[in-house]
Amino acid sequence: MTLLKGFDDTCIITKSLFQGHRLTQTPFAPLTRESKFMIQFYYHPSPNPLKVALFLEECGLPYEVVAIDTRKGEQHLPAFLKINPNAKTPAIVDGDATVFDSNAILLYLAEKSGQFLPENTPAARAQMLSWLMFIASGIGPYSGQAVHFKHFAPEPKEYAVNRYSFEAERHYAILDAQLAKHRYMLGDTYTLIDMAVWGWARAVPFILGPDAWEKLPNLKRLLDEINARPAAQRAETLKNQFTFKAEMDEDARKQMFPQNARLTA
Ligand SMILES: N[C@@H](CCC(=O)N[C@@H](CS)C(=O)NCC(=O)O)C(=O)O
Repeated sequence: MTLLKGFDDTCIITKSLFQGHRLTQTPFAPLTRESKFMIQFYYHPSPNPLKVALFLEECGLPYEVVAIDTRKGEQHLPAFLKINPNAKTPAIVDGDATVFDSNAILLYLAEKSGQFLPENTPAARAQMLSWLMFIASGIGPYSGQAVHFKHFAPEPKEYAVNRYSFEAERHYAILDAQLAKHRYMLGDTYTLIDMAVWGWARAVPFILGPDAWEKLPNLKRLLDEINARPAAQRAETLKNQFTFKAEMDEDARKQMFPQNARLTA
């Protein structure tokens, strides 16, 4: 066990178990004395939380993982709704600051740590905000809907599969074109935007189909480069420290797709 000096002399943060952060499988167990000096990271091993896991691993801020098993419906617990009224992972609590929505969290952590930001000019910041919102409002939602209709929705679904696959492909092609011009999304430097891209790029074959990489060579190059980073490997293996429900059974569908209740009411 390694001991890490905390933020003041009275606090020693226990560094054990997993690369500098602690793990909580039971959501909303009472916080320990050390917890108030750490970021609580509400996590499920899926694309949006993975972006945040990568950033936390890259930046070195101490954090504590709280597993939210969305297939068991833990995102709907009243205690979690106080943190994220949208009932989705990820979210973080950092002292008296609560942040939900993955790209807002990335920006918060980048500003807090002063790391992985572009240069501090209006032009560079404008590009950062544009790509951050493009990923939040385009890549994320179209990928999510493409996956939902391809893999989970009942028939008939041809119209929806076509619409969302088309839009998802179009959005990924825009990322690929940007990465054809630059090594990273904002130029020559690895930033929070590349981490936001990585969360979803890992899942491209599931979203767009097994041959998708043939049309996205530049995005694949970025994915491979980030995958090789130790922080990305730690973010990926975080899930192995927990037991998350794997089955998409009737109860998991009820928790994840509450809209279906209206079809049978
Ligand atoms: N806009 C949100 C979307 C979050 C989101 O959809 N999270 C998924 C995991 S990737 C989730 O928690 N799903 C559970 C549910 O829909 O019930 C963000 O970027 O954080």
